[in-house]
Amino acid sequence: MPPKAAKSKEAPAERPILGRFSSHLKIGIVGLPNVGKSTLFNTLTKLSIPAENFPFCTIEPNEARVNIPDERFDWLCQLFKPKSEVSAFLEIHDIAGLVRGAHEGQGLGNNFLSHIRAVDGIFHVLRAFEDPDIIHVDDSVDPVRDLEVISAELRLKDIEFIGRKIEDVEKSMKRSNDKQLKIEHDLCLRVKSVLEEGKDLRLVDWKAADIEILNTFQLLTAKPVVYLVNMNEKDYQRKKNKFLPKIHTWVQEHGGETIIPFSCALERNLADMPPDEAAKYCEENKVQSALPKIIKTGFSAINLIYFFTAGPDEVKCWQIRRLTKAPQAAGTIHTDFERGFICAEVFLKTLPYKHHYHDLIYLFWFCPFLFNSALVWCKYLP
Ligand SMILES: Nc1nc2c(ncn2[C@@H]2O[C@H](COP(=O)(O)OP(=O)(O)OP(=O)(O)O)[C@@H](O)[C@H]2O)c(=O)[nH]1
Ligand SMILES: [Mg+2]
Repeated sequence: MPPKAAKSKEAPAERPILGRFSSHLKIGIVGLPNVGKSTLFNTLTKLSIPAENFPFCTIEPNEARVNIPDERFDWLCQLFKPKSEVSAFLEIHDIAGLVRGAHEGQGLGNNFLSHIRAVDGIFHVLRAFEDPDIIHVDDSVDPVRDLEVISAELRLKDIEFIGRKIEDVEKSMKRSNDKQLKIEHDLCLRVKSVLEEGKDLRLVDWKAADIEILNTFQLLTAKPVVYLVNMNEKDYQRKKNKFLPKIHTWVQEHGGETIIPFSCALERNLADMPPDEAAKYCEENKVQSALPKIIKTGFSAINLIYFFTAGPDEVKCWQIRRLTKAPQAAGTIHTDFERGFICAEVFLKTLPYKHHYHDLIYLFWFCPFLFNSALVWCKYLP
């Protein structure tokens, strides 16, 4: 029996997510020139050999799909030995470097900014390694200054966009009394003043109705950001870098999003070694690749989650957007599952899957979703 809805308490209204409504979302690697964006992208794509942990599929030279490392998926594959294995993936785009003045077209900036508009989240790569052989566009290594440059460029581009939008809406308002135009105009003015105060749009507590409209604009500063700090191998290994505290302070003052230290130099070396040699190197030097963390954090930053189905034919991760309801999640497998949906029985405890083989198999036998932290057994009418 489906559980009865509680009468007294109404579930709080859910706010839509800021961003594109799709489960095919992408993240872009953004930053100043020469900070290590393509090196990071290449190390991710070098992990493409199927025998290695993270197969990927190149779409174009600067676009790749990187599989999400997940031991639960590996375990299911070992258990079922399926004919087909479909892991979850993150689509990553390598975007060329931005420079100061990009919003006015400096360094082909307008092109690159339009590439950022096409992605759903940003890996903001910062240079925290010093190497006199690698030119810095501003002649010195200063990641906090670089943070200011890039975030200002994105904001300025948004100001330009919203300015044009305001003009368009005002023109339409002269011809029509449509209430919706007034609502949109109002929102655009609020957006403009937030940006002019130097604040990014993703950091504002927008109302649901605002988000519905904002999602039609695809503004750059509304996209989630993960900061990736590229440092030399020694600093990464000892978890210390002279720029890191300042970067941390800046990020805390500007939304407090995730910062992941990594080392392009280390990742490049590891990617060039055979897997067993790389594992030995990591053990001997007490280091770990940051790529799995980068991939998982990027996936979750753009609001994607997935659930599994498993059987002898296929073990598959089904990607859905965070906040997707169980019937729609079921519908991604087959529309019948959504149409005939009766209920989802949720086992709320985080699954220590290694200890519950039998439960798992039983549930999988019937129909079964294994969500990130809960088992969900969906009943539906065939
Ligand atoms: N010493 C050192 N050099 C690095 C590191 N990461 C990247 N480089 C070098 O810096 C140069 C630029 O790296 P890229 O990865 O091409 O930089 P990018 O950010 O993609 O630059 P654009 O595409 O021009 O915006 C290359 O010569 C890299 O080998 C690092 O961690 N340490
Ligand atoms: Mg590059």
